[in-house]
Parts: sequence; C-alpha cells; structure tokens
Amino acid sequence: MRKPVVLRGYQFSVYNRIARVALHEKGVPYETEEVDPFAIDIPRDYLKRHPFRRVPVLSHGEFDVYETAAITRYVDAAFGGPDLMPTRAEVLARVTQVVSIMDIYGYRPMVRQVFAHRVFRPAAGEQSNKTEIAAGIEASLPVLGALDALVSEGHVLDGRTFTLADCHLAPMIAYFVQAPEGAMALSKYSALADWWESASQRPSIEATDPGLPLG
Ligand SMILES: N[C@@H](CCC(=O)N[C@@H](CS)C(=O)NCC(=O)O)C(=O)O
Repeated sequence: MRKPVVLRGYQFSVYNRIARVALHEKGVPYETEEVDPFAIDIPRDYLKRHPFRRVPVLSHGEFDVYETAAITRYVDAAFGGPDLMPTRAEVLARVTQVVSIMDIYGYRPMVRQVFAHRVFRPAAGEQSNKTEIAAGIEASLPVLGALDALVSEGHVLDGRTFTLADCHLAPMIAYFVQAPEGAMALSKYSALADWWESASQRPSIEATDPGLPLG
C-alpha cells in the first residue's frame, strides 16, 4: 500500500508553496494539514515534528522532514517523475547556490519586508510599515543582481529544465512582484525578469498560488 504524503504548513507560507511546487512537479498526490506558525497555540504534536516552530513539515508515512531544502530534495529522490536535481557538477552547485541565496539573503527582505508590508498585511487588515518596504527593496537589489548574473550564465533557471532552484525561487519572486516596488525592481534585471515571465506560467506555479487573506 502506498504511504500517505502529508504536507503540514500554513497556506500563505512561501516555504509551504515551495514544497507544494516540488510535489506538483513530481506528480505526487498529497494531503495538507493547516498549521499557522505565527499562532501562539501551535499544536504540541506539530512541535514534536518541528522543534523550531516553522512551517512546513513533510510526512511520508512515518518519516517526517522539516527544512524546505531538505523536503524538496527528499521529494525529488523519493518519488518518480522528472528529476529536479541535476547531476552535472556546475549545475548542481548553482542549484544549491540559488536555494541558499534565497534562504539566507532573499527571503527576509523580499517576503517578510516587501511583500508582507506592502501586500499581505494590508490585505489581512494588519498594520504595515513603509520603512520596512524601503529597507526590503534596498536589501533585495544585491539578491536580484546575483540571481540575474546566475541566469545570464546559463547553468540554472534557463527556462527549459525546471530544477529545485526554480521551485525555491519562483514562490518568493511571485510574492515580491505583487508589490509594485518589487515588480519595478525586478524589471531592471532583464535576464531574471525573462525567467520569471516563463516560470510564472508554469502549471505548478499557477496551481499553488495561495491568493491573499480576505481582510
Ligand atoms: N528554514 C526554514 C524556514 C521556514 C520558515 O521560515 N517558514 C516561515 C513561514 S514562510 C515560518 O514558519 N515562520 C514562522 C516564524 O517566523 O515564526 C525552511 O526552510 O523550512
């Protein structure tokens, strides 16, 4: 019998979406369990699966894994479907590099500052702060520059072979460009903007769009 696949996470989490994109790309059927990591009463059972109180966690039968880069690597290795992790040394290095760039330098300014304060918080009826948006845009520029250089080099994000770099980057850019300041910033990096134009039309990206909260 096939072991159940359950993605435990928060519908609006960009990391949750990254895991969903990988599952969609591999054609893996899965269930979801909603966990809001910002709630004060995160269920105890969930905290046993994720000691750092973040989302998501992927469960495959008895096997639990947290940290999204580990989840997407697991999904790629554990299931059939197209390979999302290339084996050629240069490409493998670039995929890992894009994932790290987004986790360490991109996520906070692009998602937590620009998207959250310009788009998400107003949609949710929460207060937002213009200083955060401006600081987020400034901190995003070197990230966009680095990504643009990697796209131009041609080893990853080439618009033909979809990899774990695309899975990780697309949901973050999808949020970033919902802010007009983010869309404007991206338009200055033409190779990256072209990549996004094509990635945004990918069925796995369209199918996993979480939308926005209703006030
Ligand atoms: N390194 C973690 C990051 C996950 C993460 O930060 N998720 C956010 C939602 S997008 C979260 O759980 N935030 C809760 C918080 O910051 O308290 C991963 O790769 O899974």
